[in-house]
Amino acid sequence: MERRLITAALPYINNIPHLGHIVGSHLPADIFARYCRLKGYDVLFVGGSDENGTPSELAAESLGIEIEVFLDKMYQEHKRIYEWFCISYDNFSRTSREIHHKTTQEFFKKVYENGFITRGKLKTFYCEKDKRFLPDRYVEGTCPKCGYEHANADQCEKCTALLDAEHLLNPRCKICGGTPVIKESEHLFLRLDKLSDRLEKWLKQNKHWRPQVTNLALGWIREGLKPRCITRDLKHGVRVPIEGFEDKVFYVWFDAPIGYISSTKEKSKDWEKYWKDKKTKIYHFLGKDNIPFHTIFWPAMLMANGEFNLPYQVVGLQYLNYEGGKFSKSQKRGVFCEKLPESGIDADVMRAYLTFLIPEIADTEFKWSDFQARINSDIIGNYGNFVNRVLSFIYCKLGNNIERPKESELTRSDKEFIRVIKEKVERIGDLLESIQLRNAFREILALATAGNKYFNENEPWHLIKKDIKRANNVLYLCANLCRTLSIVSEPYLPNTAQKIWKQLNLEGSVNEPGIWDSAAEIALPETHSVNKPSILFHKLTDARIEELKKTVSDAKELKSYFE
Ligand code: B3M
Ligand code: ZN
Repeated sequence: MERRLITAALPYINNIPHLGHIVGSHLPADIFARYCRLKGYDVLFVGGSDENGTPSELAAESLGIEIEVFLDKMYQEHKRIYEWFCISYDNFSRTSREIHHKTTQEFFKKVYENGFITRGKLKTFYCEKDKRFLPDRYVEGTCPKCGYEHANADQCEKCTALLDAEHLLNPRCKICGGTPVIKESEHLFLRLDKLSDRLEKWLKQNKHWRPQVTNLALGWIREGLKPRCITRDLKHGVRVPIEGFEDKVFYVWFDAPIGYISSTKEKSKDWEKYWKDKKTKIYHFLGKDNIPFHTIFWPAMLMANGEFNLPYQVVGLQYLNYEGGKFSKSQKRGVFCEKLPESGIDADVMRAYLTFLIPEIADTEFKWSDFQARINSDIIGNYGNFVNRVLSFIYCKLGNNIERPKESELTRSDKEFIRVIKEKVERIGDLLESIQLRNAFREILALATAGNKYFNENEPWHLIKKDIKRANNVLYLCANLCRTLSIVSEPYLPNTAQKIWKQLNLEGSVNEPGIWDSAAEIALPETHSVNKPSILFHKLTDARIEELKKTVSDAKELKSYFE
């Protein structure tokens, strides 16, 4: 049986996630995981919060609270938000947990024994005013590669280049604004240089990757890989289990991806099959700034360790913008996730619009007018309306009874309709297999369009007056398409899919593992009646949009979580 381990990047929990995080990893990973479960594959979808390193230290410090208190609260809040979005994690762990610390240390020991670790001097920033070593994110400066003025000491967010502190131009301490100095101290380095050839060969073998992702990775290899420092002078993090390094912790990007392993371990006794059985495929979903870590650094760690599978697919997503600019909490520009639960918006409606915006190829943009238009026309007017009119017709006009037409009764147009459904479902499956999530969703909506067209052309409102048998046949096939739609849309609209399933009065649930393969079949019982249909969505009026906008753009102050 096909086995797949699916991961979404572990979010830093120094802040509350915004829509960009949802659409850039959790949602696409969830859609794919749900699809894989419907296919009946052995699936595990894991994630967790990235709690080590500087981002959380910084945030807790600025609020003046104990880091543990801060982390517990943020973890709960993250979890609540992903649950609201129906992100179907099998496990959402924490990198502060003991299992993760142990797993990281064991992982490291193996890498060390295998000869891929070397000692060396690292130049890091030290602030003489604040009397401390400055973590990468406490320093801001100009990127030597692209000139972006707000690059961190270890990475430029703009061009995604990985940086060394000493090359950052015009550095500034984020705590006091002063100019930090460079100091040297002894650290451990991962020998990326020794793995360069193997990485290159492996990257070139991965023909099923998106060329953008492969090309970025090959570009870094061409620039030349140097040993990369994996320790830091911080208080908070995973301790380095080596003499002489007792007061250092691992660089957060060393321990974070190992979080995928510890989350799997925490969930399943059988965890090794997901990581060591060569037949398992590992899929990582992440934002574009995380691409170098997942295509070079993490695979190099795995190669150096030698015990685990390499990623099968790295899905790197671009960024989401907001109304012609960036999300900004202070300017109240954006959709802030902590406000969604209380806004009363339907999670599936948000998921649907976000699906249109998954930045698979280029950056995309959240626009309220577009949100309103697409939900009202594509989701409500097309998809929702098809299901509702079919079920209402059966319930009200056909005495709530439909019977399967005999093969001989099928007209040319019926046969064509059945054929189109088969063809589209196959296409949707192919697109999902190759993780073209937006295109697959487009095809699902096209299926609803085909349903509406068939319904309109057959004019069942006339048929009931002159040919009731024919009306039955048309509605039976339409109801059957509702079943198809319920299944194929489950990965995207899980609550709605389940509602349709219930309204259709079908047994069990739409989440049955393996159900996908019957999606295109004529599978309603020979004679069937439905449950009382009810509306699936409420239209988004201008007033409703205004109200939503007001609620969700007003982000909560981090401070207020601790009052
Ligand atoms: N925490 C960066 C981020 O939240 C980082 C990802 C880790 S994935 C192993 O975007
Ligand atoms: Zn740059």
